[in-house]
Amino acid sequence: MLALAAASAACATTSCNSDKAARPNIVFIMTDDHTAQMMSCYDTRNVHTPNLDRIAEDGLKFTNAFVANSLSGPSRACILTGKHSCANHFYSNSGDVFDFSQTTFPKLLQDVGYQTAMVGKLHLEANPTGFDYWEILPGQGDYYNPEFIRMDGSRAVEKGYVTDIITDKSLEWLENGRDKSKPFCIMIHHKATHRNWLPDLKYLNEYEDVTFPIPETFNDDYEGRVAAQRQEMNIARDMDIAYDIKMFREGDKTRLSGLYQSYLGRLDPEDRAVYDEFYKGLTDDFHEKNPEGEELAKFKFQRYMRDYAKVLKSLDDNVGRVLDYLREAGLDRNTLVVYTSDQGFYMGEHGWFDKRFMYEESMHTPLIMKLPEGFDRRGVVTEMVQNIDFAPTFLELAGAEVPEEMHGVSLLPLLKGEKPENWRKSLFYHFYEYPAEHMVMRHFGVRTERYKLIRFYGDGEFYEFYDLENDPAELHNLYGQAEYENLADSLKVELARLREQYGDTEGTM
Ligand code: SGN
Ligand code: CA
Repeated sequence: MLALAAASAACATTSCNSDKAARPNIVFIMTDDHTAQMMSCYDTRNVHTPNLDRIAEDGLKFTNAFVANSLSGPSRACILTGKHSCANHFYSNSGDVFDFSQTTFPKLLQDVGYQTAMVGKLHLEANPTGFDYWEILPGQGDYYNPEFIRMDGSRAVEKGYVTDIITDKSLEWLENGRDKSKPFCIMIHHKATHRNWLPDLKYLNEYEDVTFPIPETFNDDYEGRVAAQRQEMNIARDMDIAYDIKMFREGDKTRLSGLYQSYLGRLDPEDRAVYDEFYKGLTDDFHEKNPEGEELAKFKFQRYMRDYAKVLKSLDDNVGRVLDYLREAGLDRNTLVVYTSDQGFYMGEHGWFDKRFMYEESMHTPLIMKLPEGFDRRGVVTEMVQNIDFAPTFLELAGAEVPEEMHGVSLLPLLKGEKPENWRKSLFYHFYEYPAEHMVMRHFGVRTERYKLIRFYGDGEFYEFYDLENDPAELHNLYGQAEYENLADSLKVELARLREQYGDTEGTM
C-alpha cells in the first residue's frame, strides 16, 4: 500500500508512468577530501577531470554546497540521517560509534521498494544496516591491496588499487547482484583522495612535469585569527617528510615513517620495486639538496599537489566507468547521478592541507548532478545547499515520505528549475573534534550568502566575523570592529535561532 502511494507520489514529481519500476534510480558517488579546486568543472588551474566534468556538463553544478561538520564520519552521519551532528550524535572521528538503529534514508528507500547498496568507505565504526548489499573498508581503508568487510562479517584482502576495486564491486552489484525489477540506490564511497595520497602505480609518472600555482594565501600569517594560529595542518610545518612527501630512505625515522612503511608493506614485491624505483632518484636528489625554509615549503606543496592529482586521476577514470556502464545498460535516462565529497579541502590555501574549519574551502563541498528524465534544469545552481539535504531529496524523488524530524530540505524544487522564494538564507555549522589531530578548535557558526559568524569555544572563547564579498579568502576578522557590530549582532540572533531549531546546545555563545 505504502509502496503504491509512494509510486504515485513520485510520478507526480516526474514524467514517469504509473508503474513503480520507473521510479528514478540513485547513484551517489562520494569521495573523501576531494575539493572543488581540484575539479576542472569548478577550477581550471590545477587538473583536468574529464569524466567528472561530463556530469556537470550534462547536469548541474552547485557552487554553494556545504557540509554541516567538515570531517568524514560526521559528514556521513549527516548524509544518512538528514540531520545535524547534534541530532545524529556522531560528532567526531575519535570515539563515536554511529547508532544504526536511527532512521536513515536507505532504510526508508527500502520501505518503498528500493534496492540499496553501499560500497567503500563508511567510516562510522559500525557495520551498516539499511542496505541489501554492502561491502566496506575497515576505518580509513588502504589504497594498496585493501581489505574489505563483507556482510557476513568476514574480511578479505583484495588485490589491486582501492578506487578500481570499489568501482568493480559497485558495477558487479548493478549488473548481477540486484533485483532488476526494483529501482535502486547505490552509494559508491571512495577512499580517494584522502591522505596520504598513494597513487595507482600506473600513474606514478603523471603530473611530474607540472608546477602547480601557489595559492595567494599560502604564506598567511593568521593575524587576528587565534584558532588559525593554533592549528597543526600547515604544509610547511606539519607535513611529514616520509609519510606525506615520500622522501623516505630506509632507516629514516620521522613521526609517521612507521605508518608509511606499513602502507607500502601492503604492496606485492614486484609492485614495491616499481614504487621504490620511481622514488629513488627523487629522494636522493631531495636529500642531497636538503631544501629548507621557503624552498622546502614549496617543495612539499608541489609533491602534495602531484600526489593528490595522481590519486584523483584514478578516481576520474572510475567515475567514467560508472557513467559508461549506466549508458550501456540503458540506465542513464532514469538515474540521478550525484557526485560529491565528504567535505572540501585546503590545497595550500592559508598554507594548509586538511579541513575541519568553517572557512570556505572546507565548509564547501563539490556537488554535481546528472538528472533523470523529467528534470530539465541544467547549469549552475547558486542556492545554498547542505549535506543534510541529500536524505530528503532522495526520499522525495523516490516518492517516500520525508520524516519531519529531518533537518535538511529536499532539493527537488531546485532540480526542477523552480526559484523557491523561501529558500534558506542561512546555514548552521558545528565542528567538535578537539583536542585531536590537526588541533582545530571546536566551533560553531552561521553562514549567510554574504557573511559568516564563527564562535570558537572550549579552549578559549571568541568570535570571528567575515564579509565574504569583500574578503572571500577570510583574512580579515571583523569581529569587534564598531562598524560591523550591528551586523555581527544580527548574525548572533540568527545563530541562536538555528541552534534552537536544530536542538544544538553544546558550547556557549
Ligand atoms: C587521518 C589523517 C588526518 C585526517 C583524518 C580525518 N591522518 O587521521 O590527516 O584529518 O584522518 O580525515 S593520517 O596520518 O592517518 O593520514 S577524515 O576525512 O577521515 O575525516
Ligand atoms: Ca574526508
